[in-house]
Amino acid sequence: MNLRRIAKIAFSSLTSRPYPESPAQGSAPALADALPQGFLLGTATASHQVEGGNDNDWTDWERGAHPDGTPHIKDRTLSGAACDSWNRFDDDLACMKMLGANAYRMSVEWSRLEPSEGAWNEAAADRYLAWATRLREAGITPMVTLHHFTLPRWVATQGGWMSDRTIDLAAAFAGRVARRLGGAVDLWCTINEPNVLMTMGYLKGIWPPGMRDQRIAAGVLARLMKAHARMAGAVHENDKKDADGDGHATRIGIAHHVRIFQPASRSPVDKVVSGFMDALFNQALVDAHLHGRVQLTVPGAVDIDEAVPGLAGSYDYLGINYYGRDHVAADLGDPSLSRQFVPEDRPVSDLGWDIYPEGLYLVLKRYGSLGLPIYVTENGIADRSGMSRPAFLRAHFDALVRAAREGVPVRGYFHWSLLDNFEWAEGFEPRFGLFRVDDDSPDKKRIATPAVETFQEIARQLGLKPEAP
Ligand code: IFM
Repeated sequence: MNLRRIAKIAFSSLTSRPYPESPAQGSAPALADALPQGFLLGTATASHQVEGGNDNDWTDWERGAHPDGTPHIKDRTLSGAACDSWNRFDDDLACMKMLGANAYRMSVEWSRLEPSEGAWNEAAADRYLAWATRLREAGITPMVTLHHFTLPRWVATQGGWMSDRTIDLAAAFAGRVARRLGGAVDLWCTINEPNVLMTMGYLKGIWPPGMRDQRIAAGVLARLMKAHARMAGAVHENDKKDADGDGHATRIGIAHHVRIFQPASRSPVDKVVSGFMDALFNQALVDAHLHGRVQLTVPGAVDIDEAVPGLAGSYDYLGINYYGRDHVAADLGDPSLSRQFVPEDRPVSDLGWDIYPEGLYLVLKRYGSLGLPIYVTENGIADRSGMSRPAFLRAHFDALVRAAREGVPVRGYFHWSLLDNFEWAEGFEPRFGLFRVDDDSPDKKRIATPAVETFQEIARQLGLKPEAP
C-alpha cells in the first residue's frame, strides 16, 4: 500500500474548504470581450446514441437483463434506429446552422469502420469524411471522438478493456481513422469519460460487460489511460494535414467527466471518503498527463502506480464533461466505501442530478492553471419538458464566462446534446436534446426546444449568425 499517497489524499480532504452554494454576485460579463477569438460554441453527440443501426457490444446488452431480472435498459427501449443520424446528416446540419454553432463534437463508430478484425469499411469512412468536410464548409469545426463507450463485438469477445491487446487494437484503429479523416479534422478526442466507463461497466455492472469488481475496474481505468497515450501518439503520427491552416494539424485530448464530490457532513470520515472519490474519479486522469503515471488508490483494495510511456504531456487540451455534484457520505458496507446522493431540497434534472452551475466554475478554476487549453466537451440536462434547459444553459455558460474572465484558458463549449438520443442504460426516456426527435414522424423530424433560443442568443453575442430554419 502506498501510505504516503493515502496520507496525502486524506490530509488534503480534511483541510479543503467547503464548496459554495451560489456564485459571487457580479454583473453579467459581455461574452465577446471575455472569450478568446475563435471560441468554439457547439453541441456534442456520440455515434451509438444517434446514428442508429449499429452492431456492437451494446447491441446484445440492450436485450438482456440483470441476474435479478431487471432489464439492462430501464425503459426497455433498444438503441435501434436511434435518431437515424446515419441517414439524416442534412437534418442534423440544419439544426446546427439554426443554432448558429461553429463546432460539432461527434464520434466515429469502431464497429462500423472495422466490423471484423482487419476488415475496413471504406464506405463508412467515406461517409464520416464527407460529414467532416461538409461541417468545415459550413464554418463548423468538427471535433472527432475515437472511442465513446462502445466496442465492436470482436474486440469485446477478446476481453475488451480487460485485455491488454485492446490497447494495440485501439491505437491501430485511431491511426487509421486519423489517416482517413485527417484532411478535414484537426481536433480529436481519444476516449470519452474513461472514469464513467470504468464505473458503469466494471464497478457497478450497469453497462457491458456487467462486472462488479474494484480491482478489475482499476485495471480497466489504467488500460484506458495507456490506450489514450497510444491513440494520441497514433493520431499525431497519422494526421499531418492542417485542415484549417492554423498551423496545427492535430490537437488531441480526452473528454474527462469531472464531478463535484461534496462531503455530506462536516464529519472527517465523510471528508476523507469524498477526497478518495475525488482522487480516483477526478484527479487521476489529470495527474496522468502531468506525471506520466497511472496512480490509482482505494485503501485496502487498489494500489496502482505505474509509469506509462507517452502519457506525460499527452493532452493538447483538457476536455471537461460537467454535469453536477454528488453529496458523499461514508458507507463502509459499500464497495466504494461511500454513498452518493442529492439532498431533497436541491433542484434536480429528470435524472435526479443536482443542478449546480457553480460547480462548472469551480472545476474550470481548478484545472485552469495546468497550462492546457480547456474545452467543455459536454454539459447538459435531462429535461423532458424542455422548460428547465434555457436557465440551465445560461447559468452554466455564465459560470464558464466568469472563469474565462478570471484567466482560465477555456476555448470552447459543447452542449450535450444536439438531439434527444439513446441515453445508455436509461434508454430514450431522458431527453438531453436542444432538438426533440419526433419518433412518430416518418422522417424523425427535429423539433426545436425552448433552449434553442438561449443557444442562439449566446451565439449572437459571440458574433455568430444563427440561420432561420
Ligand atoms: O449521454 C451521456 C454521454 O454519452 C456521455 N456523457 C454524459 C451524457 C449524459 O449522461
